[in-house]
Parts: sequence; C-alpha cells; structure tokens
Amino acid sequence: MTQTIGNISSKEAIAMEDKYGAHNYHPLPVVLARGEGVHVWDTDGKKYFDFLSAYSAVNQGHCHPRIVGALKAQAEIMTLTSRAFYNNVLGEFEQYITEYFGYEKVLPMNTGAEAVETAIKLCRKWAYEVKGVEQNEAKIIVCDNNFHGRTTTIVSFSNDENARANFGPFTPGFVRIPHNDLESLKRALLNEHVAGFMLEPIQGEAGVFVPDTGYLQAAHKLCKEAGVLFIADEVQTGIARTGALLAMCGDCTCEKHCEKQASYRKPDILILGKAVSGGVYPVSAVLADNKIMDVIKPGQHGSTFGGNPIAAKVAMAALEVVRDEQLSLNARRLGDLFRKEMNRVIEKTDLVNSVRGKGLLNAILINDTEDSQTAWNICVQMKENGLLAKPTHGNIIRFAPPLVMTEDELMECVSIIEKTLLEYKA
Ligand code: IF1
Repeated sequence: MTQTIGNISSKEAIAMEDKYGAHNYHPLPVVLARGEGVHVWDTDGKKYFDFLSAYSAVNQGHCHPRIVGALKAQAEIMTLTSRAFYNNVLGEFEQYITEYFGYEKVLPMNTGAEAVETAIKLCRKWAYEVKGVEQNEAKIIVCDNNFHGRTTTIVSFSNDENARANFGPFTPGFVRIPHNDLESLKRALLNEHVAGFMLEPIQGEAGVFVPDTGYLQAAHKLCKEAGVLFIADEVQTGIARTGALLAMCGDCTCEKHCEKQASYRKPDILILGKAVSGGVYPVSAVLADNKIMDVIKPGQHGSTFGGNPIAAKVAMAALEVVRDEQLSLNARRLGDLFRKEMNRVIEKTDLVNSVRGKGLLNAILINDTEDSQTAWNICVQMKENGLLAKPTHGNIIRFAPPLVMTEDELMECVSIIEKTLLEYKA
C-alpha cells in the first residue's frame, strides 16, 4: 500500500474542485501532491515523470533548491513594498536581467498575459509618440493560431473560438496573418499604421509549429525596413526550452545572451514569463531599449506585485540555474535524441503521424481526427504507465519535460511512451 501524501484523497480533491472551483480546465484525472526535479507524486504516493513542466514554467525542475531557497530567504525579510517606494532588491534584478538578455531596460510584471498586454501598450505608445502613427490608428500584426494569454484584448486577436466566443466586444487594432509566411507579412507591412509584429517564435499551444529556417531572421529584417517593432513572445519558448536561451537565438547554446550568434536578431520588445521564475513564483518581464521603454512615464503603467522583492530574488536564482546547469545545451542534446527516438517509434505504429519541435519543446501528431479522444486516451494510459503529458489541440500531444532531465531519464520516458503507443487499443 503506497502511503498517501497530504491529508485528502484524490477522489476528495477532485470532488472539491468540481464543487467549489470554476470549471475552466479539464485536467487529466491525477491529483498531484509533490514535485521534485523531473518527478511529481500524486496523493497516493505514485511517482510520475512530468512531461509538461507546468506548460514550460518548470524548466529548472520542480522545487529547485536554489530557487526555493531564494524564495524562502526573501519571504522572511520583505515580501512586497509596492512601487510606491523603492526597495533594495529591484534595481539589482533589473540590472541582472537586462544584462542577461542584452537590453537597456525591463518592465517587471507577474503573468505572461500581463507582460503581453504591457508589450501591446508599449508598442502602441511608441507608435504614436515616436513613429508618429495617427492617434488610435496603430495596428499590431499577429499570427493565425496565436496564443498570447487570455485577457479580453488578447483573445480579441485569437482565432480560437473556444478562447474568444462570447467574450466580446473585442479590442480593435490587430491584423492577423499566417505564421511562417513572409509574403503575407510583406503585404501587411504596407499599412502605414502598423506599429508592431508580435509572434511566438515557435507556436506552442497551436501544436508546436517550428517556422522554416530563416523565417524569424527574414521577418525581423522586414520589420526593421518598415520601421515596425518586432515583438517576440518567448513566454513559453524562452529560458532555454528550445535548446537555446531564446528561440530567437537559433542554434546558439550560450547560457547568457550574446551578439556573437550570427542568426540572432534582437527583438525590439522581448516578452518573458513562466520559467523566468522556475515555476516557483509568478514573474514576467518586458525588455526593450531606452528609445522604446522611455515612452512610459510615471503613472502610465504598473502592477501591485510587479517587480516585488520575492519575484526579483526568485528570478535571479532561476536564471542563474539556467546558466550554471547549462540547460540550453542539455535541452538541445536531449531534444535531438528525443525526436530521433520518437521517429524510431513512429516506424512501428500507425497511431502517430509525426513528431516535431525544437530542444525540449516537442509534440507528436496522433493519426486521428481533431475531435477524437485518442490523444486524450493515450495521455490517460501514459499516466497509468508513469508519465504525465496532455494534448494541446485535439490530436496533438505536447512533450515538454524539465530541462534538467538526464539522458537515462529521457530514455526511460521514451520507453514509457513507446510501450503506451504500441500497446494502445482504441
Ligand atoms: C492556459 C501553453 C497555452 C503562452 C504564451 C503568453 C502566455 C502563455 C506563448 C500567457 C501561456 C499557458 C496558459 C495556460 C496553458 C498554457 C498554454 F501553450 F503554454 F500550453 F494556453 F497556450 N504567451 N500559456 O504560452 O501567460 O498569463 O498564462 O502566465 O491559459 O490554459 P500566463
């Protein structure tokens, strides 16, 4: 009999969430109680490999001691001052993260969506006050099948009906084009009111769509030539997830930003979230140079918790772990191995059409219709076999383990996935 963890059974936990919680998620039927590194345990003490990493927020592994240590230490000193006053930690964090990613300034927020909203406001304000776009006419180009968060403005430019239906009226000022399509970007940039182009370098929620080699660099060049801000939402793809510090870094595996990478094109506005705190505390950040960031004056933007002392200390520790444990290099190496192994497995079954991804952000395409339950059922079976993952849309299963995984652990996970796929019965 495995000993339970915590004081309620999984059945009780699920019943309570069902009765007292909004039904805004449909979780896999597992109740987690503990996390450490690449593993999580449910309330019955069963151990799993976490292959979702809290949607790439736990890149450094669950409860990383250095990051939790930073949280605990600061929590006993001072948790929150608000920005009504200075504090002795924020400036240190601002210097650390701007040097880490090669920018002159940072605007600290809490969630990814808040950072995306901040980037939208910054881009619009820059358009009116620096570029000279006609008042209230600024347009921001976004991509089909984007996911940038769930605020009303953000879902205004989503084409996912489930994410936007009945949340209107919607915010105007966005133009949607296909991802990975330079011709459509060229056409959209002809509009004199365009202020920015915002995209996920690799589309995560849409199903891990990696653009053609050279697309990001070419899109960046087109924006530069058109005097339009290139805005990279690296909330999910950043912090070493794709085998480089940023997906925008291409094939470089430096653990800190560097200009030496020939393919790197510095975004005008960089949006970070999730693993910038290692999943220990909500931290997000918007980075830009002075010519953009200085359009924001006192009282024009902010947040109660944005840049609080705990967030600052936790984020510095989380970024140090990325560098010290060479997580970009590990994600690159293990990602290549994972896709090689998945392609080997795909040869053995008709259940899977393909595997795609970069670094340790990958997905398999299940050979069934979008509205089938197959991907979900496979995930439930993988759970029984000791590995947690979840479908994104319909027939796509995303695989995104913590970047601290060892090769042996990865191969053990490949065995679980292979066993599940080869034994799967509809
Ligand atoms: C959910 C996945 C979805 C993001 C990018 C901003 C945000 C996200 C590229 C907003 C958040 C989360 C949200 C969560 C599921 C997860 C997700 F792709 F990561 F799996 F939905 F697309 N930009 N992604 O991916 O950050 O406000 O959540 O901190 O809402 O279901 P947030």
